[in-house]
Amino acid sequence: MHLAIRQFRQIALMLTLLIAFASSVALAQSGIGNGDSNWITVENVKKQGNTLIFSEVQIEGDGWLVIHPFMNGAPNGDRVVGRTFLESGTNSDVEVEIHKGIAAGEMMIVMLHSDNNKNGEFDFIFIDERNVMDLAVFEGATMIGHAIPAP
Ligand SMILES: [Cu+2]
Repeated sequence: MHLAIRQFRQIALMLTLLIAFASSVALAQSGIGNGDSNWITVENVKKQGNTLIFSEVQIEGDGWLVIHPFMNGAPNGDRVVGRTFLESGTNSDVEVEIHKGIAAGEMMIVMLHSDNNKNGEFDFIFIDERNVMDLAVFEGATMIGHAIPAP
């Protein structure tokens, strides 16, 4: 499991508790989002069959747009339900097929992974208890990703 997703899950839990006391807790504190050089546009995501289409994805260095599912209400970074190769730079109308299908409103994590070893293969192989070989993309403490509902 990615450290960041584990933290996100813990923070999500804490947020749930906090929301009981204050209704306006900033989700920006969750540690995931867009950066200055890496981002995923998550407005107006489109769906055609089992394929999601993101209007713009920017990544520094080749990598992957990856979809992780939510299971039992929490993000599960150990599972991958969709991925698409990205070339370094700006990628437009990026299509990701979700083989299992995805229902409207179903929550997911969409995030970036780097093709560190530049082999063009998606190396989702754990190298320790937190990280996979094709590391999650970070800018500072922000993991480039979003928790969003499927359109
Ligand atoms: Cu990931």
